[in-house]
This record gives sequence, structure tokens and C-alpha cells, in this order.
Amino acid sequence: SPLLQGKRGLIMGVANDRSIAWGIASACAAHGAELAFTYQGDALHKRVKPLAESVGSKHVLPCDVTDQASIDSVFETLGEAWGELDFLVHGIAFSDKNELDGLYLNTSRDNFLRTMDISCYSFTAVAQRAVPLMKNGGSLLTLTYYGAERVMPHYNVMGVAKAALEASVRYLAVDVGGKGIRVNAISAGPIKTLAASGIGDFRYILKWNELNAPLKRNVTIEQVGGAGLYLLSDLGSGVTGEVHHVDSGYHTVG
Ligand code: 0WD
Repeated sequence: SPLLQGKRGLIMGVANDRSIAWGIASACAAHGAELAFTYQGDALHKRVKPLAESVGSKHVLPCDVTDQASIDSVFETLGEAWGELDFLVHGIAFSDKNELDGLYLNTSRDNFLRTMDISCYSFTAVAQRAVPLMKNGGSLLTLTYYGAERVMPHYNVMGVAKAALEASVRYLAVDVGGKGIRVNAISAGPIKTLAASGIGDFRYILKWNELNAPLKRNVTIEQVGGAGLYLLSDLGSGVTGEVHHVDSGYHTVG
């Protein structure tokens, strides 16, 4: 039977049909969830709107997570339309691509702060607004990468931001656990998306993972979607504060 029947979820970070957030959204929709989507900027609206409509979504809202007023307005709208929220997916990250190449040593202060703001703090910022709407418990999910744990070529400041994001998953899990709200991250293997195209030598990283991961292949957004469904639904009801690897097993050897 559908795992998310009667549940309502907000999906943040769909840029197109290759986005990891879209893989998770598709799995949730297939299991009966009612979804709302946010998009960043007018250019992405025309891509996200048809995707959202294809899964019957009535709420497609602009949100730039660097702008607190824009975050507030999303949760005001959802509060009025739904009154409550069951789950949230955060698939948002950004860094200047000039610094996703070469040395971490050369990271600028401006890009360090911007990367941390968009890729780490934004999850805490949306959690702050989502928690009051999770009146019957809930599940918050973000996306991270192995570069948080080990040095990966060119991942640089994004690895530092993901390490902070993973720590924030643990702190948030403790803060909201008493309300029956769970907080987890999926550490996905490399997938060719818009955001990944900014990372230096990404094709090489994909090939490296394919050759060295235990499963000898890269992961798909459908596979991340399956793990997302588990963490967002009652199947994952005993799991919180976790960083779950969906990476063909690469973290066991890398
Ligand atoms: O290999 C990969 N693709 C992996 C991605 C491996 C492991 C983890 N991840 C993570 C990413 O770091 C990110 O947190 O998964 C998450 C989703 O990324 P994605 O699906 O790879 O990338 P994409 O489809 O580009 O979606 C990320 C989106 C942005 O897309 P672009 O490419 O336009 O930057 O994050 C959104 C935006 O839609 N975004 C913002 N949303 C609101 N406000 C902002 C912002 N300021 N900045 C970026």
C-alpha cells in the first residue's frame, strides 16, 4: 500500500528532471504524497512548474534561501493552504564554481560564507519554519556528499559546508526528536546534475566511482528516491540523526 498516502511534503531544490530532489519527489508522489515545490528564480520556474504539475502539485513557490523573507513567505503560504506539514526535502547547495577547482587553500571569505549560507545554514533556516507545522511529527531530509568525510578532488569549500551540514543534522535531530520529528541526510554518490557540472573533473569522479564502488556502477536519482522514501515515510520511523550513504557502497572502500 502507498507509504505516504495522506501525507504532505515540501520539496526544495528541483532545477530540472535530473535533480536529485526530483528523484525523491517522484518516489514520494508514486506513494501517494501531496507535494509542494520551491524553485529559485524565474529561469527555473518554467522547468519546475511542468514537473510539479505532472505529479498533481498545486503549490509551486519561489524561494531563494539567501532571502529570509522569501523563506518566510513559503511557509506562510503552506501554513494557510495546508495548516500542517509531514515532510521536507532540502536538495539545495551552491558555491562559486571557480573555487570548485584547484586548491581549498585559495577559498575566498565571500565564497566561503555564501557556500555555508546556501548549502548549510539554509537547512536550519527551513527547519525553523517547518517544525511548527509538523504537528503530528515529521521527517526532514537533506542531501550531502562523501567530500564531507574525506578529501575529494575539487570539492573544496563544499566539503567543509557538507561537514557542517551533517553536524547540523545531528543537532537538529536532538532539538526536535521530542516532537516526533526526524532529521536525516542522504549521502549520495556522484550523479550528473546541473550542480555537479560546476565541479572540476566531474566526469573523472563519476568514472572513478563506477570502477571502484562495490556495486561497480553509479547511483541514479531513482535509487536516491527509494532511500528518500524510506527515510520520509514510517518505514524509517526508528531512524534519526543519520547520514545514510546511497553511493553503490563507495564509502566502504574510498
Ligand atoms: O553528484 C551529485 N549531484 C551530488 C549532489 C552528490 C551528493 C550530494 N549532492 C547534493 C548537492 O550538493 C545538493 O545539496 O544534492 C543536492 C541537490 O543537488 P543536485 O540535484 O545535484 O543539483 P541541481 O539539480 O542543480 O539542484 C540544486 C539546486 C540548484 O540548482 P542550480 O544548479 O541552479 O544551482 O539548488 C538550488 C537550485 O535550484 N539552489 C537554490 N535554491 C534556493 N535558493 C539556491 C538558493 N540560493 N542556490 C541553489
